[in-house]
Amino acid sequence: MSRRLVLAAAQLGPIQKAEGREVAVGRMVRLMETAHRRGAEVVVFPELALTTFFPRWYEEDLANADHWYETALPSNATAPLFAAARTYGIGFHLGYAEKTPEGRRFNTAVYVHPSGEVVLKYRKVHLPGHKEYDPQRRVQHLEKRYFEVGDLGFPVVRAPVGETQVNIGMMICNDRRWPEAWRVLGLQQVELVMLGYNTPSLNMENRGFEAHHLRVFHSHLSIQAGCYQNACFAAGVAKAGDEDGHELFGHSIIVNPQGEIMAQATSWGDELIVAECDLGMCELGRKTIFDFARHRRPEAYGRITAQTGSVAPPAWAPRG
Ligand code: CDT
Repeated sequence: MSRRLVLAAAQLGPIQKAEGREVAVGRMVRLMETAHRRGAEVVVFPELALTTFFPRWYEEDLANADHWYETALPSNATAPLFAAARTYGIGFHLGYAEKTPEGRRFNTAVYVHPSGEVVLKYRKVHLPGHKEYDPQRRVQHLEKRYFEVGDLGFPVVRAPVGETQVNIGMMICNDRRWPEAWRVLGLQQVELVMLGYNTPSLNMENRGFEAHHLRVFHSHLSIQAGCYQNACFAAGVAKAGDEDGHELFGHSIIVNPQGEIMAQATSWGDELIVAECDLGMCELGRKTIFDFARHRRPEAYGRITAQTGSVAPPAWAPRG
């Protein structure tokens, strides 16, 4: 029996610092309505979808940053998303800043069933940027200040998405650049990776030049390689456009297990892209070149978990 899933990636245009949750949520509800009209069974929204990408703004005292975080889901502000999910019978993936009852802060994503139940939660593991104000940078990237490293690993669950049971997993933004993250999902037979991102069009580190076109290339390269090497689909979904003078590059994509782009956003605004995914496509890679049980050699991969930084190799010296 063929296992098909109509997947929607809901790119969001910019959200300005001064805009409240209700603006973003209203736009997201409209995208869910469009997704329903186009036959989608699940909608994937970006990382930190409810607010501007606030880690670009320095705040000395974290308590003054509390307004960026969610302490409960649903809340009054996010309830319309849950209501739309029920009305349209559509599941949704949401990235948001989480503050726990213990006061811990994470960059988090959830997959919500149309009933409103949270099926899967993930907390971002690879936090880019820095913790303290960096005068060398033209724009700050303070994820290490605003969030702890995620403590949930990279979970995968088999759950209903529309009519189909699907092995779903998640990554958030910078995670997509790390093959280790993809492989941990692949080792759990992930079929669909939901992945939201906020990526600036320019590298603001001021530590060497990076050509602008390479920013999108590296994003797509990472997602396409991850899908191919782990025989899965992915929805890579961006926040796009100009947030208070800071440009995010958009270019959301849906990718198949061959690493091909099935759909791509063409605007820097709110935009829905949709693809029909035949989950049977995950089998080919999994049974042939990436049949992990037959071909993986973990005895040769010790450094992957034993080491963080790279080490210099021994120098070769001629014998004579
Ligand atoms: N949000 C996020 O993880 N963005 C990073 C930008 C890195 S520049 C410090 C990314 O990998 O796209």
